[in-house]
Amino acid sequence: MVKKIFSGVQPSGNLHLGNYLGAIKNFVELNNDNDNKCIFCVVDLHAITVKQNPKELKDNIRETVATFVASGIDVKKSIIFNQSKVPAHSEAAWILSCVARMGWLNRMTQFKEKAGKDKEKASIGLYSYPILMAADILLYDATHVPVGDDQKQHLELCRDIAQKFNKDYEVDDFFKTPEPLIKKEFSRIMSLKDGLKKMSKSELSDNSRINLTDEKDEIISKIKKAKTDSLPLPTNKEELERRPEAKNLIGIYSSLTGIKLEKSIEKFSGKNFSEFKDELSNEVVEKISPISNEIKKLLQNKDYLDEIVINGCEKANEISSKKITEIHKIVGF
Ligand code: AQP
Repeated sequence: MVKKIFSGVQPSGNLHLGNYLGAIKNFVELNNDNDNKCIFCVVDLHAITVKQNPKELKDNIRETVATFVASGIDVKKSIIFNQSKVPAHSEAAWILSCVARMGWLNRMTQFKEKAGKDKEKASIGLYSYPILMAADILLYDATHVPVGDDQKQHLELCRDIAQKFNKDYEVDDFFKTPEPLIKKEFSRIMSLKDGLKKMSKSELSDNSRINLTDEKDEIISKIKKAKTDSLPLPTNKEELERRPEAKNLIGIYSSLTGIKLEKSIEKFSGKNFSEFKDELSNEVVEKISPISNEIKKLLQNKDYLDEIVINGCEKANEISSKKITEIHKIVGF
């Protein structure tokens, strides 16, 4: 069966190691499989759910495209485009927002986390964000959606919305219910400053994350400063589970090297953090520096990046405008 892959990344700046290990690395692997049809979207409509500087947003859209390409996504084998240039996304989001239930959205933990204590001041877009995400996916009949662990709940909501639309309008199987593709391990990379908080673009401290554009010296310095506890490295998985910072750093090491978690624990068992951090730095530099250099090179060629997006938008518009026409008929417009 041909897998139709769809996923998106927000151009909200500071793409980091978490975005890479949780999502983009997976995009590349799926894209390398010729049996898959892949669509990767720069979700700029999602980005403005929190305030963005327009000039920076424009640059970040290009930088996200450059990151896709620099990470190894083959532009000839995939569709890369930005959401705002494909009007069906906003339109489908409105129609689906009339299908989704308030109670469903009220359960979304990401909104609660991002809105914080002052929910009244959060944008409506931030609240209804998962409906737009459902529209993104359902317009392309995506069968599989590679995402980090933090998006699992939104994917479940997308499936609920698809099923309710099909049931309400008596159109069996019109919207396909997509499967999440979430790596079993290392699908949530944590902050370098707090092993219980997700590594995030918007975290104020730059030392909390490895940006995909960081220079070698910055990577080494950030890993050196990464929070740890005072004990030597854990000797077994149970101990690792109880020590969030050690768990995160060993997880990053395993994910980058492809070495099984148990083997990584064994390798560094009882050693001190400084020795482990040297090895971890080498790995991060080896894997991330080529991507970082390529991003910088690609950003010199804005015309090339813009051409990728223009071509992608044309293809995305072709597919999604057909689907939205069908939706109109079903709804009775
Ligand atoms: N820390 C993470 N570990 C693993 N995967 C992650 N992803 C994000 N952070 C981690 C995955 O990356 C993809 C793109 O994410 P996004 O750009 O849509 O937005 P996000 O999840 O809101 O990313 P951030 O970095 O956390 O941004 P802010 O700071 O704005 O909240 C998704 O597949 C996501 O799961």
